[in-house]
Amino acid sequence: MGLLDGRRALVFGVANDHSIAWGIARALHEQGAEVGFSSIESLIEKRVRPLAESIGSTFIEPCDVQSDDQIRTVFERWRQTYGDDASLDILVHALAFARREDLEGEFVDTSREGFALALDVSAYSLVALVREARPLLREGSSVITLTYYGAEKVVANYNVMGVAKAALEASVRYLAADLGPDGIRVNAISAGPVRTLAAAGISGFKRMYGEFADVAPLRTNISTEDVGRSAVYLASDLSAAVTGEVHYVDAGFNILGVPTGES
Ligand code: NAD
Ligand code: 0WE
Repeated sequence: MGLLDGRRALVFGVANDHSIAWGIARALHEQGAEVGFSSIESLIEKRVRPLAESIGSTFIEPCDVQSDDQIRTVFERWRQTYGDDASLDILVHALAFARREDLEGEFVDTSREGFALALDVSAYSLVALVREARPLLREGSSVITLTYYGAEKVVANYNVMGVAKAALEASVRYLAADLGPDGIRVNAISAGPVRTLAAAGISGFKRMYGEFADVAPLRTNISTEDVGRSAVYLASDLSAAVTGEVHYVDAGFNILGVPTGES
């Protein structure tokens, strides 16, 4: 008996087995959900299909979230696969992108193009996915996105991604207000630093990751399994009265006023 028996999930953002999206997909599957996947085309055959098939998934579709056409096609394929009255019970948005040059140096140097790109991929994409998914969403459906503390407070080098995550978190609240009357919930998980592809090669990430475990109240880094278990809560009826929230999976880091290892 799983918490998500009979539910269907669609997960955007698996790049490899370190991806937060993959930790969430596994956790949803463990609780009985049937999980479909969408990632950018170049990742599908080599990376996504083997992972998806390892948990019995057959719905695996490409989508670059910068393309309205590709977004529309994914949900059309969902309808073709599961039928016109097909429900989508869980939608997971776990993707972000900014130019590497905008994740170093000073935020003030962000170009118009770099700003627009980061906000398009990392924030607007949630709005676009939810709009296209809306006919498939039902009373009890749950939308989950991934955010980071850099939305709220300045984190060195996070720069334009912090602004994009602030827009994403505000979008969660407005989407929750729009979809709430239909019984559809929208929430964000604010995860502590995880060593994924998106963190690889970020200047200063390694040091920040190490120091995080020295200062976070629980004195540990967080894992994609930790995020997965919280996603199960947000996807299931356990959180039936929770919407528009940012839920921290960060070993308590965000509660600290002055993060030092002394407390
Ligand atoms: P990841 O590299 O495994 O996943 C990022 C995904 O974004 C990749 O699958 C990539 O293909 C996808 N993506 C980028 N541009 C895209 C586009 N145009 N269309 C479709 N997909 C696109 O890294 P991750 O750390 O698992 O990131 C997942 C989410 O978690 C992101 O929103 C990230 O901001 C967030 N997050 C990460 C951390 C961390 O420390 N790793 C912490 C908090 C939040
Ligand atoms: O959201 C993120 C990272 C998102 C991300 C990562 C990359 C790296 C490769 C977006 N775009 C790109 N573009 C690339 O070319 N995180 C929460 C992880 C992260 O990134 C940081 C962090 C943390 C934590 C960047 C600077 C400082 C801290």
